[in-house]
This record gives sequence, structure tokens and C-alpha cells, in this order.
Amino acid sequence: MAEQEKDTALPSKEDFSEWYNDVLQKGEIMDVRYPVKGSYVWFPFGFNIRRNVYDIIRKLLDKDHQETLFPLLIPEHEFMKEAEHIKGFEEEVYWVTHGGTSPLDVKLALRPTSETAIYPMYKLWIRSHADLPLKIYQVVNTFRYETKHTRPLIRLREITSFKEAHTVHATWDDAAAQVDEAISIYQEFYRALALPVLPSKRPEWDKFPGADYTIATDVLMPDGKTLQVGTAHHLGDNFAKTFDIKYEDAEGEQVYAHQTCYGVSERSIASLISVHGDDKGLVLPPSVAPIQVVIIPIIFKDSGEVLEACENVMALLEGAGIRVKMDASEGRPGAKYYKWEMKGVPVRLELGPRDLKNNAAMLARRDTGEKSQFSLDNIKDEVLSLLDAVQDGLYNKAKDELESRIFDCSDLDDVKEKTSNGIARVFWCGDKGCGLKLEEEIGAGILGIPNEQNNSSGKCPVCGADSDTQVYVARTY
Ligand code: 5CA
Ligand code: ZN
Repeated sequence: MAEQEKDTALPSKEDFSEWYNDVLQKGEIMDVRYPVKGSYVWFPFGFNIRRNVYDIIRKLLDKDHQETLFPLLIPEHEFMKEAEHIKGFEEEVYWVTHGGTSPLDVKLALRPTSETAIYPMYKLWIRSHADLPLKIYQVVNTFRYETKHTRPLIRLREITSFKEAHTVHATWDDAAAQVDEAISIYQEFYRALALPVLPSKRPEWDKFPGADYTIATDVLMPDGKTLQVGTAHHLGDNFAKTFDIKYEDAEGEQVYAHQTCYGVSERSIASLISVHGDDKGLVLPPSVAPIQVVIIPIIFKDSGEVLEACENVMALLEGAGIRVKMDASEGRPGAKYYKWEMKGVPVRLELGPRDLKNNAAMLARRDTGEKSQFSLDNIKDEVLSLLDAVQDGLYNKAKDELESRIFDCSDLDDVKEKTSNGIARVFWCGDKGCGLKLEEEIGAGILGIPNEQNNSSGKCPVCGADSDTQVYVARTY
């Protein structure tokens, strides 16, 4: 390894926390040096990934949702209407109390989420059953005064990429169907990021403040902890009663509407970086990589022909809609490989005089490191199929890893041991006391009841009662 490369090398991914912070900086995702705790700066390269990621979720939602934008500031009297909601958020809200030097008549909350900004308007918008269902979403920054350890992209005080959807339905069942729909949208979204997620129904004590129930999706991180990367909440008619959201039904009766909300944040980006990355840096799924193919001309003295061939290949790939970059800068090829590996570029194409003589180029996969020669005659198709192979390979690897780290457990010692390195699946009688005792004794959390149950039965490890319901247990971020 050259001197310059040693200086910039990452810590091993085994030391996940250090690796993570370093890869964000060296891969130019986030600059973590901004002097406000819990706020970080997007580097343009990171922001480019963000745009690709959010294009995917937008495309999924745009099929039957409408995008909108509500104000950041929420008047205190609206924020304070829903009792459970207030209780859940009061320690996390930032308040604007002054305009210049004058105290404000009405304190204004910086939205920690936008129920109390949106629902007073829903009261005005919704009149009859013909207005339903109503499905909107927005992508905004939200503010939460988090007291747990803050981390870039994972636990922010200013969440910069909060995608929140808010839907209104005639009946409780319609809203329940929308929650399921939201979870399948999130599964499809994460599938496009080559990430398998585990959906589960959160226990009562961990549901969203003001909701009837919450279904969440979690990703298994490399250190064995899970990260909640999306949630969908059935709000029943709780907020409708508070904000007086009613519609006239077919019989002319005024009835309360039923609502859902669901959100994801830049945790989606944290998880794709964490799961796919390696000791050499980022490994980006082609679906979101700002550069999908980097072309490195291997240049000697007389290199006009090589450069020309590279430019031709570049034009060909661009014509196929591939995001390509040619790196013809000064410097050794090795240093360039190193740089673009750090940036996670899925496919590298090398072309030198000897390749050209053979009418060929070398293609290297970022995920496996495999490298082989391909004819220039069908280079476009070869590159396209390699990009597909990387995309699928990343997903399959992550899925195998996840499956190998879910452990069926029957007693608390086993749960404790297995959650040091992954997710435990254990029967639970459903009693809150047992759930809390389990969490306390093993120092991990009940994620929830998996969406897919496998029709078996066993005993609650706390009280010994028979149960046919399993739960996931894990240490969480
Ligand atoms: N109004 C609902 C649905 S949008 C809501 O606020 N739900 S939430 O509190 O569960 O947040 C939605 C998602 O945002 C979470 O699942 C999580 O992935 C992400 N999130 C929550 N807090 C933070 C935070 N401090 N930093 C980064 N992401 C966060
Ligand atoms: Zn029990």
C-alpha cells in the first residue's frame, strides 16, 4: 500500500462505530464537523445519493399519493391538543419564543413530526366521503431534541430527510389496509436499496404517541443491533376527534375519519452504507450510486488511442442511461482504484494499450472484487448485466446475513447470548409485565411481533405460559 493510502485507510469494519464515522467523512457523505450537536452537513456526493434514494420513494408514493409542503412552525395551541401525542414529544420539542427581541404571543414549535400542522387543515379540507381516501406526503426537515447519543444519519436533532405520509380514510379497516400498504411500499423501497427489512408490530409501550398501533421495519446492522428504518401508524379516530376531522357519509351522517401516518428518514441511507460497506469503503447499490461505472484509462506515453476508446465506451454507456465517470486525471491507476473504491462505485472499467490491442476492457466488481476481461463489441450489455449482478448480489448477501443472525431461543440466557450478535426470536405470552421484565433482564428491546408467524407454539420464557406468538428481541439503536 502506498504511503498516501495508508493515511487515508479506514478502520476495519469490525470496529463498526469508528468505521461508520470514518466512512461518512472519507466517502464524502456527511461532514460531521458542523458545530451544532445532532446536525451534520451533506457533502454534494452524499446529497447525490440522497437524491437517488428519495427519487425511489417518491416514485413509489406518487402512484397514489400527492406531494405537498406544510409549514415548519406549529402554534402551541395546536401542538398541545392531543394528550398522548404531547406526552410522547414534550421533552423533544424545540420552541421558538421570540421574534427578534420581542417575546411571541403564541409560542411556535419546530415540527418534530407534522400531525399537528397538517390535521387542522384536514378539518377544513375534508367534507364528504367523496374526499376520501386522502393521501399526501412531504419530505422535510424535522427537529427532535434527542437526549440519547446522537449519530450522523441515525439519531439526529435536525432530521433533514423526513418523508412523512398522512392519510385519511372512511373506516378503521380502510386505515388498517393502508398501514399494510405502507409497509409493503417500504419493503419495496428497501428492496431497491438491496436491503431486507423485518416488519413487526411494536408492543403497546413502544407505539407512536396517539396511535392505535404501530408497525415498524428494522434493519440488522453489522454490530448486531437493529435500526428502525420506517414506521407506519394506525391513528384510529384519535386525532380526528381531537382535530374535529369529520365527513358526511352516504346516509348524510357526520362521522369521524380514520387516519394513518408513516415515515422514513435518512436512516435509510445510514443502513445501506452500514450493511453494504466494507473495509475499503462504501459499496453502493447501482440503483442509488451517483457514479455507476468509473472508466480508468491506463495511459502511457502515447495514449491518444486509449483515451479515444475510453471516450467511445463512455458515450455508449451514457447512451444506455448509465451514470458514468471517466477519471483521466494525473496519477497512478492504483491510487484511482483506491479512491473510487472508497466512493463505492459498483463497476470499474480499465482500458489500456494491451486491452485495446485485444479489442477488450477489464471490468471489476466493487462488491466481490472479481475482475475479468470482456470484448468491447458487447461491452454495454456486459456492463448492464454486471450492474444487475451487483444489485442482486448485495441484496442476497444481506439477506443471507440477516437470516443467519435470527436465532430461535427458548430461555432468557439464550436470548441474552444471541442478542449480543443478532436477533432473538422467542415466544411471548403477550403480558406487558413479562415483556418489560424480559427487556430489563436481557438489556435489549422487544422489536415486536413479526408480520409472518410460523404457526408453532412454545412457552413464555418469563412466566412459562403457553404461547403461539413469537417476538423479535434485539439490542437497538
Ligand atoms: N408521524 C410519524 C410517522 S411519519 C412519526 O413521526 N413516526 S416516527 O417517530 O416513528 O418517525 C418516523 C421514522 O423516522 C422512524 O421510523 C425513524 O426511522 C426515523 N427517525 C425518528 N427519529 C429520528 C432521528 N432522531 N434521527 C433520524 N431518524 C429518525
Ligand atoms: Zn409471560
